[in-house]
Amino acid sequence: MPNPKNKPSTKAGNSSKKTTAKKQEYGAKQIAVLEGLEPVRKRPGMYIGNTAHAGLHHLIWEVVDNAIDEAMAGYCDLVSITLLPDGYVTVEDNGRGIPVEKHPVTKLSTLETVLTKLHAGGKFGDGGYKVSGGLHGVGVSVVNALSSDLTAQVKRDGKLYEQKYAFGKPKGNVKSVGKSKNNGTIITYKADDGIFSVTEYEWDYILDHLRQQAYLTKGLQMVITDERDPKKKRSYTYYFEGGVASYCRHLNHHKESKQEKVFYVEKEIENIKVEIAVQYSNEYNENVFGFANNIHTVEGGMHIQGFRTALTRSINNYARKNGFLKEKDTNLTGDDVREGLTAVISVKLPEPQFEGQTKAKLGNAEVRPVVESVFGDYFSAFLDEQPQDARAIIGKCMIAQQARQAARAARDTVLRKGALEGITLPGKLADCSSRNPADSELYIVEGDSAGGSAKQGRERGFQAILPLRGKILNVEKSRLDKMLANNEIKNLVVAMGTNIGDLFDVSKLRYHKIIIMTDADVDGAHIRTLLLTLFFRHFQDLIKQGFLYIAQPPLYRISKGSKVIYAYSDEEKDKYVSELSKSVAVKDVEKKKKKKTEEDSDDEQGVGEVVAGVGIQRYKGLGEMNPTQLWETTMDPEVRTIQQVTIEDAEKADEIFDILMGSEVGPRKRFIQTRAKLVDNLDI
Ligand code: 0RA
Repeated sequence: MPNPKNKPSTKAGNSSKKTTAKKQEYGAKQIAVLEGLEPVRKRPGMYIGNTAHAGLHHLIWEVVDNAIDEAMAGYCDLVSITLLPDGYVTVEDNGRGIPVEKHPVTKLSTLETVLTKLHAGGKFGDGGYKVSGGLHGVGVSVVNALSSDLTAQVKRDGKLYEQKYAFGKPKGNVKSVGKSKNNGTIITYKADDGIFSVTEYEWDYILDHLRQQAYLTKGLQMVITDERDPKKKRSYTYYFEGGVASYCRHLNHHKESKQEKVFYVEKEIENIKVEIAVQYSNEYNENVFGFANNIHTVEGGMHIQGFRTALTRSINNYARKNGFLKEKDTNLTGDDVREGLTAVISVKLPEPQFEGQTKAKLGNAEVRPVVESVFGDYFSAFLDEQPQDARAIIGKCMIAQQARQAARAARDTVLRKGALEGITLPGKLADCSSRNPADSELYIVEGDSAGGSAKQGRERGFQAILPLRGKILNVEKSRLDKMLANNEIKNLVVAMGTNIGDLFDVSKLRYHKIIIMTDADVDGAHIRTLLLTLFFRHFQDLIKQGFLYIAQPPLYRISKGSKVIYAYSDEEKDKYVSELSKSVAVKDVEKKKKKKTEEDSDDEQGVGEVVAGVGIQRYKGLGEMNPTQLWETTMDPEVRTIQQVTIEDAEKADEIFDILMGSEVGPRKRFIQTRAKLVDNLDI
């Protein structure tokens, strides 16, 4: 058990007055905000986002967040999360344990109050930080409200207490059921399957999230165990002594580092805790991950702004002071100093404000100068103390500057500023007639033959087709100047209308749906990855605003007589085949009703395999579908499914891009070798 005296000095110095004031204010607020759990059961989405996969897992995060709060306050260093049979989950921590004595406002035990009352404010009587805000931080009572069965156990004052609930309602009072030498809380629950549409937990998703939380909570040990199937028990333990420095190292583990030592600082100023790690690699892209109270701030915010300003300033100062930049040289720009940068910036503050479209942007203005001064001071000192690392970093930034200047010159000749408006659209583009981006779609299609089918099958009013030939450039390694010499990429940039690089402007986008349509084979997957890399590196805002999609062409065409069904997965195929093989043979009369086009296509294509009178054709390429089929299965907005591309997990995307396309061959080989067996129907 950690010593409570080791508690970080969150209430030290001039801040103590503030805390007292807050406490008084809190007393009043507490009464106002305490209410029962009916609203949670009525509108669960308001509290946990949704009642599907994300919401189900959110319940786990909610309980774990409380343990992390205890860890941050210095009272907890171990939390175990166990998935049990029948949909039960147990979260056990060695924090203080939820108090059991009578609560002054509710007159119930504090335990029952914490589990049955909604409270918007901070923890009862505790002025500490909460790890979360926004969607998180709704409290364990929400978990209780949405569980059909829950047991809370508390180890405190040498005793073990217990209380059971069903659907958020206590089944009895808190009872002392035994003795205990230490402190802690154990919450065991089963999510209510009357509320959740998904009740199956996803192991990898849980590991990913909790690993990230472990990086962000230095010194906390997390044990995650899967006991759902007693024969397949598995367990992971995460513990990162280095905090975000470990995280930064992990993010770069496939890359070659420019530094001998990872830069790291941890400091608290005016109640704001700042923890930052920086490591440059020899790649070109920027990987800056921001967190506020352990929430990934995908949209950035004040902490990121403060960091960026200080980074550019410290590097320029150092470069001038040590003669890397001469008097006549221009300063390094923000882009120059962020090439190949991997950084994790984690801040913790008492009342985070989250703004932006997805509430993932930190709005607290007071955070900016704090991060700027902490990082500026410590990073400048780091450069002074590590001259070798400093030289490598400055050298890399200066190469970036030269390359950027060269690229700018090259780009100016290719796509001159303002010249795009007048430029003719590429000849290969079959544009749509609509000029309203909100209604317009651009299909990026692999190969000329599929492009031909798509052009014939489309609804030309709002659907445009751009066929791409061959493999587009491997963008990971290419610089802007080289990319713009590539015709396929130039065509795409001109067709989209957004321009690229410094001139990229997502508001100029001519289509609000950009749909990548590639074959359902290995080559198709490769081209899709290349395109995703291109968008990820150069048109990120377009993904963030939800404009990028992936078409979902069917994998199989299953037919019996005149009846045709398309299957989009192997499971669907098996289901339809078994259904159709049971059904009675279709009569001739019905056959005659067939549309002409379909008849044509049947003649052309035949059927691949016949099981009990059911024809199964596996589509290898989009080119195998005739225009009508392509429209009906993949392009008709009434029936198609298209998958929206998100940057939800930029880390993961980046890792895969790096492995598949980065400069190191080893990891790529391993990735392909370990996954090769997962690829069915490898057609080489
Ligand atoms: C209310 C007050 C205190 C701690 C907690 C709740 C608490 C809740 C959970 C939920 C899971 N684990 C938890 N650990 C603690 C403060 C206790 C004190 O002041 O002693």
